[in-house]
Amino acid sequence: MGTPTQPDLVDLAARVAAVPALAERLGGDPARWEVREIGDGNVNFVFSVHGPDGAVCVKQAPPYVRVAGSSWPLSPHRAHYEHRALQEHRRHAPDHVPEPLHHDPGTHLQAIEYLDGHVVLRQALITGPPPDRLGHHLGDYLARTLFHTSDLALPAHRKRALVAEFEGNTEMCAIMEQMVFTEIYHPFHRNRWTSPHLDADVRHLRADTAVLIAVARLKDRYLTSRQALLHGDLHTGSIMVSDHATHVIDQEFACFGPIGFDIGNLLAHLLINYFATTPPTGGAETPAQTRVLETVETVWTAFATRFADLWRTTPTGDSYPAALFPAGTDTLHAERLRYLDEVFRDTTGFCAAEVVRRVVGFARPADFTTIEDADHRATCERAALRLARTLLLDDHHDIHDVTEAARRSRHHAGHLSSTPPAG
Ligand code: SR1
Ligand code: MG
Repeated sequence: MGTPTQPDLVDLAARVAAVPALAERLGGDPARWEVREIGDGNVNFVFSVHGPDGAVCVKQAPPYVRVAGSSWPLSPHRAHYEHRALQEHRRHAPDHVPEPLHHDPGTHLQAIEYLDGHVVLRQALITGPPPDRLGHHLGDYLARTLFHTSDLALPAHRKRALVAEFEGNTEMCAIMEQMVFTEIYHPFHRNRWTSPHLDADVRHLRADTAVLIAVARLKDRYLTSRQALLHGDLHTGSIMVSDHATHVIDQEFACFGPIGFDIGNLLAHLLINYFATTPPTGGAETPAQTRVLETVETVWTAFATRFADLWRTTPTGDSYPAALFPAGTDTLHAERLRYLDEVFRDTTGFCAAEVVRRVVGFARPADFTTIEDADHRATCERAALRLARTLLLDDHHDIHDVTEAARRSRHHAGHLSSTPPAG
């Protein structure tokens, strides 16, 4: 793969200085601003710029995938879609989406509020338990951004216009279509896994027709549904946390799609962390792992409660017309439960698909890759694959079923428990 070329830092400061609102926010002499590269994502370059009066976060989308360099070209117009998704989502969830400050469509440079005192959630979870309010914050974020961009909240003419606008983010969606639902299920040059430990697991996975059909159904849903404006890549590296706050970043994969895609992605990465933080000595679940599973449950219950509340109190969209279902009556109570049930089924499916591609594919998460002992890593990853298979093929009635299935998968996978596996 080609070598990534980092933008020149002096040039970057000059481009920021040319935007009066940013120069004013930073203050002082641009020649003395401190510019540092802070990004560790796969796709873009990310910098902090500090001046005497403040700081901003600056993102540069090169015309290629950052970790691959020029051998993997990618449209830099992704910066436009990220900026637009930030604007739309920020409007609905201002406590959990940073403020977009500037976007230059010519240079594909964006400036975003600098999140002082925040760290990347993935790193926080590798070394410690989830922050206390994380599940509530993320459930609230999901409910607000997804409800308010769905047909339950938007009039049809506005929704269609937004859908049409985000249809242009085709190249980023194509990455997901390939990486999540296709390329890992057959030999492909970018696939990687813990080998030879998981070779047989990967062979079985690819020969499992029931799994292949379940994943193809999910791909069809991702391709055809336009339910709400998704973040599109909601893993724990796309979330910044401080002791009291939670902010969602990196919206470059934004598109309209099934609500369960965002929720399932998030739960997948929490569950990956659950498996990956098993100590090499195995044994009982650690307190931090228990907190991660509690967070999984809270994300779903907070999302479902808030989403139903928003639907009850602000049914401003066209899909369930107020002329037929007047606000203030409760004729839609059972229908709301059915709708959320369908979202839950999508959520568990997309969660499973994301878990599999993070064990077998190109973009393996640091939760797993930082486990140095390959035997132990493979055992943790096998447990994750086991959960994914049951989520793809078996019915799970509620979120507690999912966390219990995660516990059973951890027990079954090998040397992880001092107690016999249940069930
Ligand atoms: C080329 S992009 C690889 C992966 O990184 C991003 O975070 C997305 O998840 C994508 O699948
Ligand atoms: Mg990203």
